[in-house]
Amino acid sequence: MPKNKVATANRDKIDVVLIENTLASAEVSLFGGQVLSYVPKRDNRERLWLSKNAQFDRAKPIRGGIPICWPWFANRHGKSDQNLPAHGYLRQQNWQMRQLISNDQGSEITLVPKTTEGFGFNGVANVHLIINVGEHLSVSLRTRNVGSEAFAFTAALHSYFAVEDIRRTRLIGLSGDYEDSLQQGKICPTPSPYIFHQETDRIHLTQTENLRVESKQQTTQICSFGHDSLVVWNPWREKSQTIADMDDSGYTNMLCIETAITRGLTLAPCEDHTLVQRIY
Ligand code: TA6
Repeated sequence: MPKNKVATANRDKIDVVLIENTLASAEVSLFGGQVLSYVPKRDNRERLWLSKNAQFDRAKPIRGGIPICWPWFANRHGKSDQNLPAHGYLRQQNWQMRQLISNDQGSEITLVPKTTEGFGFNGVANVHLIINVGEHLSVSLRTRNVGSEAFAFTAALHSYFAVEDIRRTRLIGLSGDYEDSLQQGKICPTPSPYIFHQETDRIHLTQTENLRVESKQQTTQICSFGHDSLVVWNPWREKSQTIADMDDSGYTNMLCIETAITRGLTLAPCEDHTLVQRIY
């Protein structure tokens, strides 16, 4: 491909945007507004994990890459309706490309969901996803209140990182306590060293910005902004056997590090907020 090439293609029933420039390549699904791949040219190493069994038939969210959780994280919608989709509804929405900017720094695309209304969310919001593909990948989720009433929301950039071997992976940068989602939110001390040998589903209430994932010889740096939490998830063997779109050994090569708002953020009319994750 020539410099700064942006093309569209299909994966089964899903439209994707292929981005290639002198610094990196990336693939973004317009179903869910989901980055599926990011490979910087300096080392040609894929940073994101995409399940071998991921489905591209629009029937469910795509397992891997960077799913967008909005306007609620997990089941934090505050409603009694148990049928509301986990992690909100934008990860199953169609998104459209609004803007494309290419320059020496790389390529920037802006995506907007077809609609932000649905499933009982009472706010009136504009959501923009700005994706920069260059020396690093930057994903910015901007929420703006364009209604006349305040609304509250939670959200996450639910990134699945590729790791060489989860059993030989260390997460660096977290300390203090976390809420263990596997023990009804029990408060536990962050392990040191932070290594993985079992199912892990943790909410670290922190505004820490810089994390590092080291897996054997590979290091991935993750910077977060605009968050109140960092979520760490690996389903391990038994749980992943219950997840239809994950193969049985998929958990050995992934680790979710999610830049999240889990406590809820209220936006007054005309206010906006941006949640950012950068991946090096
Ligand atoms: O963010 C962690 C988490 O909420 C886990 O509890 C786990 O269920 C995961 O996300 C994946 O959720 P999903 O709905 O994509 O299967």
